[in-house]
Amino acid sequence: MSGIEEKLRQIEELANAEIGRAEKLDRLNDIRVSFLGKKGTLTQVLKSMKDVPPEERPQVGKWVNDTRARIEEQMEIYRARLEEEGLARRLREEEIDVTLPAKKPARGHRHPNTIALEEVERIFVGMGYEVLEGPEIEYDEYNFTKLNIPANHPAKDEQDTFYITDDILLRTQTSPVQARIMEQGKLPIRMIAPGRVFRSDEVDATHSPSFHQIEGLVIDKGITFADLKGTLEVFAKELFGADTRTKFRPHHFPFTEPSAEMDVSCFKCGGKGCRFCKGEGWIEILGCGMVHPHVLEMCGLDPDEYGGFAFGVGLERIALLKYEIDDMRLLYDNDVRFLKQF
Ligand code: 2NM
Repeated sequence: MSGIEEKLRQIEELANAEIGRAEKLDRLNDIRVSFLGKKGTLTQVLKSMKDVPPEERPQVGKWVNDTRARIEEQMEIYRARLEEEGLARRLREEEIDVTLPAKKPARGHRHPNTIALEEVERIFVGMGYEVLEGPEIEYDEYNFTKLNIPANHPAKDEQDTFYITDDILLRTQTSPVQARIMEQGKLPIRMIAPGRVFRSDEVDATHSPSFHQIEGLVIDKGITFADLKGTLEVFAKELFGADTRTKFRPHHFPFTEPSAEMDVSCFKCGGKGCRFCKGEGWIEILGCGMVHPHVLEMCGLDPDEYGGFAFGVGLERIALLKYEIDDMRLLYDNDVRFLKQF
């Protein structure tokens, strides 16, 4: 009998030692299994009860139960301590200082093209124009034929144009958007069509195979060249400053008649001539004209009843001029150190 008492004492001592060394709750569980589990050391003692004389069994049973209770109590003390330490450690390690200033969100910057486009849109929307877009992949029909550019016209040359099939291509201008709107027949029309266009050009300081245009169109009864001049003069003054003067030179476009190019007085020297305008005093800015009667007809309008004017400007050209950038390639490199200057 004292043999069993001594054995229980050793088991309790061993259990206490192991509990004291446990550094994790998992480990404590393993100890519980190895001492108190079904095959645990203490349970083993209970199973050996059959060798104990019947009159001594109550006493031995009490010893075993008392030992078990003390081991469980010890475990509970350590479990609580480990949990407390774990919580304290997490609070320490995962502390968030809510009084720290927040990280500033990295703000992007509009591309010079976008700044220039939004400025042009603001000016025309202010004059009651709509901003309308259309497909970049077009039918030859809309890109050329309906705009009075016949089959043998040099502008259609496959040297200059990206063809996808014989009659589908990457648009070379945004005027097909205007052709589509005229065809819808909702009049009057006051619109600009900004967007990407494509021409098979080599890259250099002033050329790129993909660039952007803004074309404008006004169609109504009784529109004259005076409306064109007045509108584009307002545009030039808004864009380059109130002192800007304009000059219209005769030109030729297949889709307009008469046609012209508009120059603006140099906004650097005021027209005296400087390096910026190459001594000219004038800077060429856009093409324009009265919409050709053939174009109106091919787009379903009656040229005897309706007429109007149209114009086209290069977006990159505006951005380069306005921000005094001397190489178009800088607009496409997308070096943020360059872009964030504007
Ligand atoms: C230009 C110059 C002159 C133009 C013509 C049309 C349309 F669709 F009405 F015929 N849209 N844009 C036009 C006229 C474009 O770009 C230099």
